[in-house]
Amino acid sequence: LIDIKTDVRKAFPKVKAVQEPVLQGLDLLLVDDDPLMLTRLSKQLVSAGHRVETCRDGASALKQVLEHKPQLLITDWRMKPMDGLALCKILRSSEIGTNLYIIMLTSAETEDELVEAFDNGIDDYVTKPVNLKILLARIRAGQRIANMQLALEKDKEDIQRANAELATANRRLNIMANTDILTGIPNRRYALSRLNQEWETAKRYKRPISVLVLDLDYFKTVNDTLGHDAGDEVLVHSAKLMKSAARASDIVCRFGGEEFLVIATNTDANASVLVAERIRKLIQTCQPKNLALPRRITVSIGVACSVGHKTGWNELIKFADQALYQVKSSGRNATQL
Ligand code: GH3
Ligand code: MG
Ligand code: MG
Ligand code: MG
Repeated sequence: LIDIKTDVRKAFPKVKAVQEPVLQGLDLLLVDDDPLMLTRLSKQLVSAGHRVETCRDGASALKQVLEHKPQLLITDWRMKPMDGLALCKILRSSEIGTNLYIIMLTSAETEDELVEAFDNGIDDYVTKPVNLKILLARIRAGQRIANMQLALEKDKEDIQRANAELATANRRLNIMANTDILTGIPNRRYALSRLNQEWETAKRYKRPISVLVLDLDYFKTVNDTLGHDAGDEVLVHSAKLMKSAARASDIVCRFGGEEFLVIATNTDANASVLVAERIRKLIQTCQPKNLALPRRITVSIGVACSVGHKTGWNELIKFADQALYQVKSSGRNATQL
């Protein structure tokens, strides 16, 4: 013998108690061209706890939907100039009416007409003369669906908000990943990807591009005599000077340790040496205050320029490095192309 009761209970475990009928009223829009009917029914719906607006034809109902956004629409079919079916069609074709629950009041409509009404978007119908008990029950049924839609919309908003927050977090993370924490200027990671990008642009438009590799001279002695914090201060100070001496279009990055890289787009050899010299002189002249430095802060700069873009951007850095090495071995505080 099959124990149906037990089987059903197993197949449909109770999640929670069946929801109590929702008692709080709805914002209803009641549309009918018969003023007597409108007054009577509206009074009854209000006594049942709903808030009711009334209209006497489809056109003014449309206006009302736009302005007051009712939660549920009860509309008569036969009205002039715009009837209930036309009202329904228009509402369903607009965003504001897509989710509105619509109950049609019918009187002598045929089966085919009722089918047409459903196909044009009504959710339910109640025959005239209206049985209030039935209408209220159908409103409650509509409310269940309206509540579901409300929950869905809330979920959608939550997802949109979460996505926006994620995008902001990603932007922040991206900035952090590309910024040097000490000096606040772009870091090596940014420098390399930007150089790659600028290199391709320079190649496409046949424009010259230069890089400057800058290395502070005898920087280790700052750390050794004044400590690491003083060394950090010098790095911040130097980065600021580099940025102020470079042009707005130059990209000044911290390449690592006490080494910096400047990407000078659309800049030929002569112009890039001028930029380098401006930076070098500013650093030499503008010493950090409040530090009893063992010697003046100076910088050595290796410059490389590409016009034909025959090699890759990494070659450009290599040439600038070689030039820097020459500066270091022939005395420092100078620029070499
Ligand atoms: P040279 O003129 O040949 O470049 O000599 P140098 O002393 O500048 O070069 P070296 O490569 O010997 O020393 C670089 C020093 O930079 C060593 C390292 O401790 C220090 N350094 C690297 N990064 C930082 C940093 O973030 N903060 C501080 N304070 N020091 C750093
Ligand atoms: Mg009518
Ligand atoms: Mg170095
Ligand atoms: Mg150095």
